Amino acid sequence: MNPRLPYILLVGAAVIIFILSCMLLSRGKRSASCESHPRNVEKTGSRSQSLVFADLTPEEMVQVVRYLQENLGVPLVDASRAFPSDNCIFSVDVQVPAKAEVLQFLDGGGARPAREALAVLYFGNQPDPNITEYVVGPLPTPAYHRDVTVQKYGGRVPYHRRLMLGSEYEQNVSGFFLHPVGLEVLVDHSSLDISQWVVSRVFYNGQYYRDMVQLESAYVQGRISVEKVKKAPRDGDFSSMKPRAPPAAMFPLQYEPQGPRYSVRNNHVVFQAWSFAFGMSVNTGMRLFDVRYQGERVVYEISVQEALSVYGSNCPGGMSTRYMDGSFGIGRFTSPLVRGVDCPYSATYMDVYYLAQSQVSRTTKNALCVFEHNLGSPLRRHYSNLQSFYYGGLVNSALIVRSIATLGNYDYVWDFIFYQNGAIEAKVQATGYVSSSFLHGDGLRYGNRVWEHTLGTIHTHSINYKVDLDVGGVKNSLMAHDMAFEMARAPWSPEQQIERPRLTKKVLDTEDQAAFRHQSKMPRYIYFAANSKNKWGHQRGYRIQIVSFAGEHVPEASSMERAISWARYKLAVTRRKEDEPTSTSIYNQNDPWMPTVAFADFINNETITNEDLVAWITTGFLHIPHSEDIPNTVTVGNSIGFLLRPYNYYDQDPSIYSHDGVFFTGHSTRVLQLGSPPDRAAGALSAVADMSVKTALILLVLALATIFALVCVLLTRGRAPSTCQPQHPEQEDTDDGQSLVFADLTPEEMVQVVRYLQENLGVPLVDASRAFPSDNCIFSVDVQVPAKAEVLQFLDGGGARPAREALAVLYFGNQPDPNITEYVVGPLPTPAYHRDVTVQKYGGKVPYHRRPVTAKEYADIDLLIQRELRQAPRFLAACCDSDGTDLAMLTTAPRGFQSGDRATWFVIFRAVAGTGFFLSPVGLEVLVDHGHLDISRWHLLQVFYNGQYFTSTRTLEAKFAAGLLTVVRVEKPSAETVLGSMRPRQPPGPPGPLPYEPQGPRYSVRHNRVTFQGWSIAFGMNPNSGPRLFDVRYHGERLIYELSLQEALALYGSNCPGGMSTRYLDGSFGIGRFAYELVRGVDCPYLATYVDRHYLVESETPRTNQNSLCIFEHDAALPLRRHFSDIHSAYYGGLRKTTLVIRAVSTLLNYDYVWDFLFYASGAVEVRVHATGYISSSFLHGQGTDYGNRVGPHTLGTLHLHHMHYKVDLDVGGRLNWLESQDMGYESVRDPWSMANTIERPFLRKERLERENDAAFPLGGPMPRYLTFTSSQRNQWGHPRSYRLQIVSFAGEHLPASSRMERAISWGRYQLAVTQRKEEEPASSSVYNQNDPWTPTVAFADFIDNETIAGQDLVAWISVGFLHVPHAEDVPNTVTVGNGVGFLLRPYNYFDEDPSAASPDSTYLGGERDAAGCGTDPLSCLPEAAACAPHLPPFRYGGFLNLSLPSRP
Ligand SMILES: [Cu+2]
Repeated sequence: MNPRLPYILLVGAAVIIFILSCMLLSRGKRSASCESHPRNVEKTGSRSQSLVFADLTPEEMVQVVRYLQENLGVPLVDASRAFPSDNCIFSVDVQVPAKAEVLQFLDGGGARPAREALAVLYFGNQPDPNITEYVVGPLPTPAYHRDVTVQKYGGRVPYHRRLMLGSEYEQNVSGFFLHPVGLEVLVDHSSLDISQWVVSRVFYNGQYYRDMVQLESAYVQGRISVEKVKKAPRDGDFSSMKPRAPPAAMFPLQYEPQGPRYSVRNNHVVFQAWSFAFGMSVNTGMRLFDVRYQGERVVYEISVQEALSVYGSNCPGGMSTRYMDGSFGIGRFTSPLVRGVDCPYSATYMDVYYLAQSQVSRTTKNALCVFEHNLGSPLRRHYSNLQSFYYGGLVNSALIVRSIATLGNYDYVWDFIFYQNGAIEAKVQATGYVSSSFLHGDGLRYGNRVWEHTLGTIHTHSINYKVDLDVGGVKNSLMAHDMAFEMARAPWSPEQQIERPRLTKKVLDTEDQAAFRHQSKMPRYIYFAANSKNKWGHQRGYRIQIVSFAGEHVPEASSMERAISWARYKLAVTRRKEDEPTSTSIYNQNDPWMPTVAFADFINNETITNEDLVAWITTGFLHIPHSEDIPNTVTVGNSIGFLLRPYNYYDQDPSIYSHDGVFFTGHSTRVLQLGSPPDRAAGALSAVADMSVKTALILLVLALATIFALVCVLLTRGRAPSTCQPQHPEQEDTDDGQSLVFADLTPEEMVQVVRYLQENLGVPLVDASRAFPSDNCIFSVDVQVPAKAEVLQFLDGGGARPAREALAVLYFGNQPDPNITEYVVGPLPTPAYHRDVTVQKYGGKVPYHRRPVTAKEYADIDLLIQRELRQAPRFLAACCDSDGTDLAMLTTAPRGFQSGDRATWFVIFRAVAGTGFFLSPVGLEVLVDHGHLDISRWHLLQVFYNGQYFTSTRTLEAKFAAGLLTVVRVEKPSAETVLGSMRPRQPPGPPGPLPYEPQGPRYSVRHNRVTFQGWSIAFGMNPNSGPRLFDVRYHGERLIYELSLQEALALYGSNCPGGMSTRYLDGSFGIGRFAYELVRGVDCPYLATYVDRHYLVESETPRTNQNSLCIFEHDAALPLRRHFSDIHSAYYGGLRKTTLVIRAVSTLLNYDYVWDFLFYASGAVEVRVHATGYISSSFLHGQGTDYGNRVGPHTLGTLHLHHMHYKVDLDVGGRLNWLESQDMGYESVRDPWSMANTIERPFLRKERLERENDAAFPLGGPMPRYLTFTSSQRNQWGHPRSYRLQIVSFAGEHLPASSRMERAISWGRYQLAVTQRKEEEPASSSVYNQNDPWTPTVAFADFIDNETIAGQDLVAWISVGFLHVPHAEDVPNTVTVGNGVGFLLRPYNYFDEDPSAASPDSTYLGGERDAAGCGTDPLSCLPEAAACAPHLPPFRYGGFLNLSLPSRP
C-alpha cells in the first residue's frame, strides 16, 4: 500500500464530510436521524441453536395445558379459582434438556433435543393428595407425558409442601409494608376443606389471644393498652414514593451515535466477542446459557437459585419469617422495567411469558433489558513518561442484561455484566421497601425505629447462584492460589533476611475441600482450570472472585437449616449431575423441616479433578434497617455478587482486540484536533505526517466517526430546540471563597516562596533539577493547611481567616551536617517569616539519607550504569542483541537492609519506544551504592544475571568470554510484536455509548470547590500523598473535615534480587505530582470538567499538570431505589442513580492508579481505587513460577500486594463523635404463641467502642458488620445521628510483624483503626519512610495508644488492598475490572428519612400515568430534551507538553 494513501484519504474524507455537513446544515429543517450502524452480523447459525434453551412460547403453553386437560383423566380447575381440594395446574415451564444431549447437538452435530415442558400439578381432589411433576412433550404438539416426581425427589411430594395460591391470600396505602398496626393473626390453613380453616392465635401489641373474640372482650373490659395508629392517607404518607420536588435540569444520559453495538434475536445476544442465550425460569428467575467468548464456551449455565431473608423481631410474624423467594417465584414476579429509571431509556426491552397459577399464559412486558453502558472510567490505561511518551487506553464499556424481581416488599435488581476483557460479573442489588414490625416493648433489640409505630426489623439477605463453568472444555479441575511469606536469605548478602511473598498452589481434589463455609478462610485466587494450557504453559483458567458481606445464615442446630444449607457456604464446587439441577426446591418453603432438596447432600466428598464442575456461590449482607430505608432501601452499598475472570485463559488480555482502543505517542498528539473545521484539520495534518501509517489510519476512522457523529447531531438539532440550553445549577453557592482556606498553592504563591527562600535562608540554593547530593536545594513547596481549630473558628465561628502558609522541604547537602529541613513560610502572598518545624514534627533533625531520590539522582545513576554496561559489550550483544543504549532501568526500593543504606537494585529492561518496557526484562540487574554525597564515589556493588551474582560487569564479561556463563538470548522485538505494546490491534469501529448532559452540567466548580445537589466539597492534591478533600458538607452540614489518601504500598516476591526486595511506598515517589493530564473519553467522560493542578517539586519553578483532575456526573444506569407495586395498589416509584465523581489518575512508574471519590443523592460518599497500567516483572529463570506466572517468553509476572491507606476525619453531627459497632446474633427462644417449639431469632448486638485499642481491627480478623460514627445529636426517632463505614477490600497480611521494616508500614496491620484526631498526627506515613523503613520517620502503630475515643474528635484510618498474581491477561495491562477496592460512608439514622426522597429526578407512575407530563415527570421530558446535541469540544491532549526525557550519553 502506498504509505501516503491514508493521509490523502484523511484529507479527502475531512473535506467531503465538511462539505456534506454544510449542505445538510443549510437544509436546516429537514429531519433526519442518526443513521444507525448495521449491527453485528452473526457468522454462525448459533442463533437458532440457542433456541434449545428458550423459554416456552405462549403457544407452546397453550398446547401443554390443552394436552394435560385432555390426557390426565381427572378434572382440572383453573388455579386462580381452585380450592385446596381441587386439582389444578400450578405451573408450566420449559424443561431444559440434559446437558449431554444439548452439547451433542451444539458441538457434536447431533439431533436437536426434543422440546419439552415441565408441568407441576396439584392433585387435591384425590384420595392421596399430592404434587406431581410431568414432563410433557414433544412440543409444539405434545404426544406424551412422563411422571418425573419420584425420579426427581425419591418419592411423592406431599401435598402440604405446595406453595400457596394467590387465591389463598385474602386481600390501601402505598408502601403498606411500613404501616404495621400491631395486629397479627396466625391462620391454620392446613385442611383441604377451607371451611375448617381457623385463626388459631391473635397477637396485638405484645400480647397473645386465642382469637379475635377474646381480643375484643379484653378490649371491652379495658384490659388492653391500645396504641392508636393514625389512618395513613391513601398515598401512603411517609412511605410514598411520589416526588417531593418538580423536575429540575435534565440528568446525564448516554446515547449511541450509531445505534446499539449489540444485537438480540430471540433468546440470543451478541456483543463484540460475546454471545449467550438467556431465559427466565418461573421460579428462579433470569438465567444464561452457553456463554461464549470468541466462539469458545466459558459457561454452560449461570442461574439464580434462591434468595433467602431471615428476620428477627419481637412480633410473631417478623420473628418467624424466613422467606425463600424462589418458592414465591423470582421469575414470575419479575416486574416490568421502566425506561430511563430501571434501565437506560434507549435499552432494548424484552417481554417474558409464563404460566403459573393459571391455565392461561401471561406476559410481563419489558421484563428484561439489554444495553451497553459506558462506565465512565478506563478498562485499562497507561500514561508513559519514562523512556518514551505515549498514552494507551480503553474505555470500560460493558454489556448489561438486567431483570428486576419484586418479591412482596423487596425489589432485587439482577445484573449480568459482560466486559471487554472476557470477565462476567453477576450482581444483585436490593431496593424496595423494608419489612417492618409494630414497635412495642423491647423492639429496639431487633432493629431501629424508623417511624412513629414502625420498627425496621433486622434481617439477612442471602442469594445463591449456580455457575456451571466449562472452561476450555467440559472437564475442569479446581485450583487455589494464594500468597504466603517465606523467610529467605538475600542471595547477594547472605547475612540479611528478606520476608519474601511466595505463591502457594493447591489442587482442590474433593467436594469437601472445595466447600468453603462463611467463617472459613478462602484462598484469594480460586479458579476453574482446563486440561489445556496457554502459550506460557499455564493451565487455562477462570477465576471466581466473590463480593459478599454475609455471615451465618441460621445456626446449624436449627430444625430448618438443611432446607437452606446452601447458605452455609460462600463457595461450594461439586460434580455436575443432571439429578442435582438446583440447590433448593420450591417445596422447601412450606416444609423446611423435611426439605425436598437439601443442598448439603450434594457435598459427599466425590473427587472433582477433571470432572464437569458446578460452582455454587452464596453472597449476602446483613440489613439493619434505619431511617434512610424510608421510603426505600437504596442500592448504594447494598450490592453483592461475583466476578468470573480469565486467569491464564488467554495468552494476553483479549481487550487488546477491541475496536475502542486509543493509542497515541507524545509527538503526534499535541496538535491532534479531531472534529475541528477543515482549515484547522489541515494544519493538524502536517503534524500527523510523522506518525506511523497505522496511527494515521486509526485517526482517519476516528475522524470519520467523530465528524459523522457531529453531523448526525447537528441534523437532529434541526427538528428540536436547536441547541442544548444549559441550565444553571440551582446551587446555593454561598461560599464566598471560604474553602480557599484549603486551596493548593497557586503558581504565583510558589514563585513567591521560592524567591523568599532564596533571599532569606542565607545559603546557596541550586535548582533541584541540577543539584548534586552535595548541594542545597528546594525539594518541594506545598500548602501548609492551617490547624483544624483555627479553620473551624474561621469557617464556623466568625474568626479571622488563618494566615496562608507554605511548607517548604529543603535538602541541605552542602552543610557540615547534611539534613532535610522543613520550613513553614508565610504569610502568603508575600512571605515575611519562615519557621523550622522539623524538630517539632519529627522529634529531631531528619537524617539526609532518608531523602527521596530526585530525578537528577536517577539520571546520574543511569549514567553510572551505562558506563558499567560498556564493560560487558560482548555479553550484551550475546544476551540482548544490544549495545546498552536501548535498555531501560527501573528502580526498586527500599535501598538496603539498614538505616543509612542507599544501595538500590536496578532492573534492566529492553526499551522499545511507545511500549511499556516493564514487561521485557533481559535478566540483568545491578546493585548501585549511591549513598555517597560525592557522586564520583558511587559504584556497582553486585551484578545479577539469570540466577547468578557477579561482583562487576567486568567479571560478568570475563565469565562470558570464558564460556562459563549460560546466556539466554532475548531477541530484539519490533514495536508491533513487543509484549508491552498498547497499540490497538483493530481499527476503530462504531463509537460506543457517549455520556452527555442535555442541559449542561448540574454541578458547579468554583476555585477548589464543587457543589452538586446539596453537596459541597473542597478538593486539592498533595504532591506526595495525592488527592485530598476537605470540608465535605451535605445540605450545609459538615460530614467530613478531611478525606485523603495517605500511602500506596506495592510489595513484591520474586527470585530475582530487584523483585524480591521491592516494597514501593508510592507517596515518596509522589502520588499527586505524577497525576498527569487525563484523556477525554477514556480516563473520564468526554464532557467532564477538567481542572489543572500545579506543583513545585524538585525544581525552583512551578509545573502545571493540565486537566489532571476531572469532575463529572455519572449516569450509573441503575435505579438508586425503586418499587413496583401490584399488591393492594398499583404504582411504580423510582429514582435514577447518578453520581458526582471527582477523579485523578496517578502514574507511578509502571502502575496507574485511578482515584475516585463519589457522592450520591442518598447522602453516601464512596472512595474507590482501581489499579491499571503495567505489572512489574522479573526475568524468568529457575523456580520463578514459585513467585508468579509466566506471561511472556522470558517474563515472570511477579506476585505482589497493593495496599492503600486513607485518612477520614469524620465530623458527624459535630466534631465530637463516638464509635459504635452493630451486628447480628442468634438467640434461641420458645415461640411465644406455641411454647412447645423453639425458634432461632436474630437480634441486634450493639457496642460502644471506648478506646483506640478496641477500635484497631487487624487485617484478616473479624470486624463487626456495622461500624458507625455517632453524634450526640439524635434524629427524629431518637437514634444517635450516625454515618456507617463499609469497607470493600481483599487485603491480607501486609508483612510479617517480625520484619525489620514493618513499623514503617504498620498502617497495613489494620483494616480500620480509629484514633483521637491530633494536629501532630496528620499523616500515617512519611515521604522519608521509603528510604529508611528501618527507622521510620512516621510509624502509624504509635498512634494507637489506647486513648479514649468516646466523645472525641475522631479519625478513621482505612486500609484497602488486594493480592495481585499477574497472569497472561495482565499483558499489556492490568484491567480495572475486579481490581478495585474502597469504602463507603453511608448515613445511618443521620437523617429522618432518605434524603433522596426529595430528589427532583424522582419518577412516580400511578393509575393516572398518561396524565403525567414534562411538568411533573422528568422522563416525559426526555425525548425532547435528549433531541438536542452534546457540544463536543475538539479533542486535544497536552499531557506530554513541557516534559523531557533524561538525555542519554
Ligand atoms: Cu498489581
